[in-house]
This record gives sequence, structure tokens and C-alpha cells, in this order.
Amino acid sequence: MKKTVSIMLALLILISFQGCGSDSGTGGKKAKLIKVGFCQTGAESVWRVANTDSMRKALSEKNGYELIFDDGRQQQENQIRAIRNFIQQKVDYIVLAPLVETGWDSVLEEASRAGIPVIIVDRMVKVSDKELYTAYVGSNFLEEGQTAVRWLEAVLKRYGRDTKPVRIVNIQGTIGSSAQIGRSAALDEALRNHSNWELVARESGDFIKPKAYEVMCDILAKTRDIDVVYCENDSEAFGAIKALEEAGLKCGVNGGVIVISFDATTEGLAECLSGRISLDVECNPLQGPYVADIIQKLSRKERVDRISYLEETWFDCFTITKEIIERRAY
Ligand code: GZL
Repeated sequence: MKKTVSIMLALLILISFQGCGSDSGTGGKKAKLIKVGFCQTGAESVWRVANTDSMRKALSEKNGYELIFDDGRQQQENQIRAIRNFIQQKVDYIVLAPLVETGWDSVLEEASRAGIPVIIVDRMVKVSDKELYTAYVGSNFLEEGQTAVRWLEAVLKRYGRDTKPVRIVNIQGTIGSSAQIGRSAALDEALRNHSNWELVARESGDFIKPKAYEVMCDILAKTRDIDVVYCENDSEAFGAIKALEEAGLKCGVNGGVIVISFDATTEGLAECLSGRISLDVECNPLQGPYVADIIQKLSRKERVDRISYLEETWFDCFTITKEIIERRAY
């Protein structure tokens, strides 16, 4: 009997200590979540969906974030409205994937006045005061285009076509986006450097398959004498290939139309394996972990790099394999 009482007494003392302990330290309260407003361009391509997934995974509640996501639905005014909304909600950080480069000064000044750091991801903004954003994580789009041009120069030489006329169609991305500006600029540079290269048509496919299909059909109605179609992302390449094949033209580096693309999504690389896409230059959408790292550093008042470019490579119809595709993350 005596033993039971002493055990009961010990248990009671233990529970009371437990009770007191709850008021010390965090008192069992969860650490405060970092509130992040993320404004995306939309869901226009496979690449964009992968980009959104990467951000959601990195900025999850399990990782200590409260993420407020806004889909800009391909309209800059929707994105500007979303940023104002984030400011009203007093978020700790704003992450913006800008649809186009210009038109951001006033809303980023509002964020600055509210003391909210802005991180730009994917495409770049062109603002009067660089201090309006704290960091940028994305790609060097001019370099991506220059990679494509160097590859094309080598392939034309390989097939003895480096001095013959090369007739090129350019299906551009969303006009005014830094991805379109950079990739188009690399092609323009090459056209200036190669007097035998001719730009036979240039239309925007807005980074989406249906629009690229439509403009490629319009171009084919005017000319079928095409050697290269330079598409500024995979979704556009899918549309252009559909139009080319419906017009009875073969897509392929050896004797067909050379289709060049950007993004290197698994769907794009599957077309590379089939030979219909000759070159696919990678554009890495997995920016979430980089953004989370920047936010963690800023939260600890540590210095961060203003500009961070992601590692990128390229794939072509000569070297792509099923195994490479199976290992890809998106
Ligand atoms: C590039 C990104 C582009 C992709 C497209 O970083 O902005 O937008 O290349 C996407 O697929 O639509």
C-alpha cells in the first residue's frame, strides 16, 4: 500500500513539473511562420508548372513558411494587384516572377516603403532603382540563346551547310519578357555574324503551344522553304512541329527542318529522342530552394548575392537517351 502511494506521489510531482515546464521557453507554441507572398506569371507551360511546384515545396509550412500564392494569369495588372494585396497583408517577403521586364517601379516602391524585401525569380525586371529588389534568382537568357547558336553553327558545319543559305523562322516567347528578349537577342547577334543566315519570319507564340501552332501555320502558308525553326520554349516547339508535320515537312537535323527549343522539359527531351527537336537548351525552373536560402539568410540579417544564375546545360538528338530523360526532375 505504502509503495503505491509513493509512486502516485512521484507521478503527481512529475506531472506538476511538466505543467510548469509548459510556461518556460516556447511554452509549446509553434515558431512563427515566415509569411511569403509569391506572385507567379500563370501556368502557361510545363516549365511554369515545374517552377510553381518547386516554390511551393521549398516554401512549405513544414519548412517554416506561410505561403500566399497568386497566379497572375498572364496579366501584369493581376500581378501588380497581387503585390498590393501582399503589402496589405503585411507579408515578410514578396517573391515575384515578372511576366515582362518593365512597369514595376511604382508597385515595388510601395513594397519598399512598406519595408518588405522583394526577391525576383525567373525573368528579370527593368527598374530605375536597383534597390527596389533585394535579390534575383533565374537564368541568363542571352547565354541560353548563344548556346543554341553555337550548336547550330557546329551542326551546319558538320553537314557541310555552313556556307549555304540558312532560312530561319523565329517563334518568340511573350514579347517583353526577359526570356524572349535574351533568346531573341542571341539569334539577332548570329544573324548579324552570318551573312548566309536569313530570318524569313518572326512571330510571337507567347510561350504556348496553340499560339505557336497558329503562327507556324500562317508562316507555312507563305513559305515552306525553311531550314531552321528557333522556338523560345518547348511548348512552342510542340505547336510548331504539329504545323510543320501537317504541312508534310519532316522535322530533323539530317535532311529535315532543324527545330531548336528551350526549357528541356521531359516532354521536350522525348521529342529530342524522337529527333523532331534537334536541340533543347535547359532552362532550370527549380528555383524554390535558392529562394528559401535567400529568405533564411535575410531573416538572419546575413548578406545575400543580388544576382544568382542557375546551372544549365543542353541536350540534342545525337546524345539524348531514355535514361537521361528518366533521371530528369521535371
Ligand atoms: C524562362 C521562363 C519561360 C520558359 C517558358 O525562365 O520565363 O517562361 O522558358 C515559360 O516555358 O513560359
